[in-house]
Amino acid sequence: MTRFEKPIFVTRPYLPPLEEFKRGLEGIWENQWLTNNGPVVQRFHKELSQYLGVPETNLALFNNGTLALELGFYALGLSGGEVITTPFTFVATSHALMRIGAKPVFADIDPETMCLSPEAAERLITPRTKAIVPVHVYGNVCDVEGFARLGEKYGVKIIYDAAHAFGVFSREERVDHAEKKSIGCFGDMSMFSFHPTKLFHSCEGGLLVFKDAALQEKLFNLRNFAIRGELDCVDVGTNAKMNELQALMGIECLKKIEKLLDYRRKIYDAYADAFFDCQDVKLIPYSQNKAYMPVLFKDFSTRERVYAELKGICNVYSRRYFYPILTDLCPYAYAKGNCPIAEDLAARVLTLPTYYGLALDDVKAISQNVRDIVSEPCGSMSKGC
Ligand code: T4K
Repeated sequence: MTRFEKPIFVTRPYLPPLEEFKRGLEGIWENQWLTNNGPVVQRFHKELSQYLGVPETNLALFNNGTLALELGFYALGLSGGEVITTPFTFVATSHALMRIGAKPVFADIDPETMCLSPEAAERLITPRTKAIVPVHVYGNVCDVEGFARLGEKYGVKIIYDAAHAFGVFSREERVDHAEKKSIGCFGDMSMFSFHPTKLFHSCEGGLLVFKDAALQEKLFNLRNFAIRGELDCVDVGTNAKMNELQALMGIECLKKIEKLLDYRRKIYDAYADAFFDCQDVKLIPYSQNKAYMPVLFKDFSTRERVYAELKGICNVYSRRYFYPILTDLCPYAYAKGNCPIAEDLAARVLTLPTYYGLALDDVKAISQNVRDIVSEPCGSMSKGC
């Protein structure tokens, strides 16, 4: 097996050319303006509006995705209600609900896309349900039509956690920008995360896209303590403002977004070629932006062996996103055992390295390592299997 000299992580952030970033910094130094809706944040806001094809009135930037979700949930009035969501996600999705006093109710996922199943969600709707929060996990698109039907039928809000789905549009084929519809345009609201582990980032950051433009003022208030001017405070807000340095990073990364997306597709194709004839490694082909590189193994012990040997023998740090599922974690243990499909898939999934700059030869070598590990008799290379 190949042991890499330097560790290979599950992801690495894209960093723009330093000289270009420095030019942007010079402007910030001149302005002496660092946060509180400065000119660079306003420019980033405008550029995102153009890229996504969403009016400027229907966006709000935040300092991270978690606070964006929290404030979005709060602004839509979910506090005190039940919200149906998926257990197959990062803890931030349900933490944001809990933190505003909404109760996450966990429904199972679709076995193919690994996103929340509208049928499973519908079975849990009660008069207490205020919203459904599906997650476009790994950039796999949820059944947006199915959820739109539920929203209409039961009068509940549909809010997508689109943390992984930046660069996903509603049509698969590449079309002129004017015809594209961002995945963020579905439902009442969507949140994109701009954390450095995402394919597009602003160091840290989050973006809400919402249907009702009247929400913008509310969200702008909430992210700035809900103070208005020097003498007024209209709600219990917090500090969730993006700063100028974050926005500059976002602007520089946005210039390269097509290149970043193309490279992810190349990596996906290289893995797909490498596992083409391997029955023991199943790819999950539903993501348009290839934000993550999840693969499924036949059982838990194989997955654990691959994870451990990639790390211990090959110096490759894959991750078990999203294991354990949320209902196996202490704050959500009240729903333990309710989502068997999610439990099964989480026990078998592994996300392999993918990021801009990962050499395609390294992808080949990682894949060959995985093939070697799954084909070896159990435990022949690792201790204590
Ligand atoms: N909803 C969903 C569905 C999400 O997945 C997330 C976040 C959110 C909401 C919340 O959005 P944010 O508030 O984060 O904007 C990471 C991220 O911290 C988190 O953003 C992400 N999801 C989650 C899936 O993964 P960790 O703890 O696994 O990251 P960490 O620090 O272990 O990084 C992974 C690897 O990335 C490292 O081994 C090396 C590399 N790395 C990481 C960072 C931060 C770098 O090379 N450079 C870096 O700066 O949580």
